[in-house]
Parts: sequence; C-alpha cells; structure tokens
Amino acid sequence: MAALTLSKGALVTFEGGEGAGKSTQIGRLAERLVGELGLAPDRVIRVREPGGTVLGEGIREILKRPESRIGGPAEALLFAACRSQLVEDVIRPGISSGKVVLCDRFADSTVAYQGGGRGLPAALVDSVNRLACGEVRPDLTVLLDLDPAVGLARASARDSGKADRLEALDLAFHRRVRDAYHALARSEPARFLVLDATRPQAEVAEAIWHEVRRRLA
Ligand code: T5A
Repeated sequence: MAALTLSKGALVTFEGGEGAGKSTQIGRLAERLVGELGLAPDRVIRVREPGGTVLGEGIREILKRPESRIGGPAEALLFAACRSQLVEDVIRPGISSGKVVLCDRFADSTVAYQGGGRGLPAALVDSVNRLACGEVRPDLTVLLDLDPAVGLARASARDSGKADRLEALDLAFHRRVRDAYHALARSEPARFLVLDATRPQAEVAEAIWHEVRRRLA
C-alpha cells in the first residue's frame, strides 16, 4: 500500500464506467480534505480528463460530440494528448508544490476504454500512456464499480436522455470496459480501492475517506 505523503503532494485518481459517481465523490473528498483535514483550499486541485487545459477542453468537445468520426488509434492519441498537457501544466507542478491533485479519470481510462472497450493492443496503449504521463503515477486510484446499465441510466437521467459519443456505444462495449477495470485492479491491488458504486453516496464517500485517512496515517 502506497502512503499518501501530503508534504510531497499526491495524485488520487477516480475511475469507473459512465455515471459511476466520480465527480460526486471527488467533490465530497475535496470538501473533507479542506474541512476535516484542514488543508488550505488552494492545496486541493480538482481536474478532469479529458480536459483541464485549454487544449484538453477543446479536444474534449471533439471527443464527446456524437457526430465526430474517430477511429480507435486516433481516439487513444487524442486522450493521450489531453493527458500529456494536463500532466505538464497542472498535475506535475501541483504534486511538486505539495498539492493534492484529485483527477477524474487518468491513464487507466485509456487502458479500460481504448484497450478493453475498443480492443487496441495493450502494448500500444501502454506506450501512449507512458508518453503522456512520464514518471507521474497515481498514489491511490478509487475504482467506482457498477453494472454499466445502471451507470448509463444514471448518466442519461442527469443529462435529460442525451448520450455523448462514448455513452452511445452498446452495452457490450461498456461491459468490456468494466472487465478491463477489474483486471487492472487485480493486477495492482495496492494502488486500487474498489468500491461498489451502487451503495448510497454517503457510504461510498465514507469508504473513500477511511482509505485516504488510513494511507495518511
Ligand atoms: N474516456 C476518457 C476514454 O474513453 N478514454 C480516456 O482515456 C478517458 C480519459 C469522458 C468520456 O471519455 C471516455 C470515458 C467517458 O466516456 P465525461 O463526461 O467526463 O466523459 O464522463 P465520465 O467521466 O464518464 O463521468 P460522468 O459525468 O458520466 O459520471 P460520473 O462523474 O462518474 O458520475 P456523477 O458523479 O456525475 O454521477 C452521475 C449521476 O449519478 C448520481 C449523481 O447524482 C448524478 O446524477 N449518483 C448516484 N446515484 C445513486 N447512488 C450513488 N451512489 C450515486 N453517485 C452519483
């Protein structure tokens, strides 16, 4: 188990399928880091992938637009381009200056979606991730796990039935994504905290908080 060393900064990533509750839980954890642990608000950085930089937000729009025609390799490279800029502009400087960076999706999303979902070879996905992340690795990854049918229904209810390009892919795609996440968590048990995302929000938040406190102790 990796300890979270706040004096040196930390990267905590949140992963999972569509509508798993990542944004919700990042918000709750950020509040507790400030309110209960007493971190200054500017020591907690929240970012999302794709996005978080001017380049990333622009590419995000293209990646999500239902009418964009993007093949698997191009998709992996576009996500990696967003990640590379985010690492360079926000994540690496944040960690170096002792901040806690909470990131909504990171390299594991490319393994799960472009590797598991699209079927791109693992070696190829690993090399684009290495290029994008350099030496930056999450200290802790929270995987919010749930049946994709449930997550997609939540996302659809939140977005008034409008699905983006990836949400609109069939259930078999989203099941492969979930399987790939399970394989990742099995391969790195010390990094992953896997939680049942169908539990009430407050319970999920409590489990995340418990793990963060345990690693800080
Ligand atoms: N992608 C991304 C790739 O394919 N490869 C990559 O490398 C990367 C980085 C990003 C898309 O890009 C793909 C994955 C995605 O398809 P996005 O809009 O950023 O798209 O979407 P997601 O990251 O999937 O996030 P979502 O916004 O869909 O969902 P969240 O953040 O997981 O969920 P959240 O917190 O918004 O909650 C969804 C709804 O559920 C409710 C919330 O209130 C909300 O209404 N909810 C719960 N309901 C019941 N019980 C709970 N425990 C709940 N928790 C939240």
